[in-house]
Amino acid sequence: ELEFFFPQEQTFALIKPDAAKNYKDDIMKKVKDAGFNISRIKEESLTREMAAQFYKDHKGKPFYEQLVSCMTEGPSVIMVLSKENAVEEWRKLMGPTDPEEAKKTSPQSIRAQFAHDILSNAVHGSSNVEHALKSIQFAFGEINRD
Ligand code: RTP
Repeated sequence: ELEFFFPQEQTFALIKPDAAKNYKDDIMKKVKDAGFNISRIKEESLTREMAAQFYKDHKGKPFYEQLVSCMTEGPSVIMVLSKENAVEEWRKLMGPTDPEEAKKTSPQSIRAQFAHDILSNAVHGSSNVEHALKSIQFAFGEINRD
């Protein structure tokens, strides 16, 4: 009920396809244990258009095509997470982009524990509140999409 008066920050979070297939329950447990509220959740394969939207800043980089392929190879778990300071807290729980670095610096993070490599690195999360809002609208905003 408190949320009515003090809406919590929201972030956009996604479990990438290879992790969704193998570690969905383990990752969801970490999300809940960290105190996030799961405001929205759906399982859906990203279209190339959606993957391109999430990663438009990386267009032209050498790993871009591989990144889009690994994001569209199967269903992702797509979520809106709420919590105080959700954007930063979710990035912290994800850990560094490269799982090898994550294992050294943040062994409790999702990427340290469940990422396969720097591309298939288990999870995605918005880097700021504005990006979060855009991705949430893109994934959940259109009426009757899911
Ligand atoms: P994300 O956007 O997915 O939440 O992850 P991030 O901020 O930690 O990483 P970012 O630098 O935004 O890169 C986006 C995704 O691109 C892949 N990547 N591959 N091969 C490489 O050197 C490389 N660098 C980045 C990763 O899958 C990363 O999550």
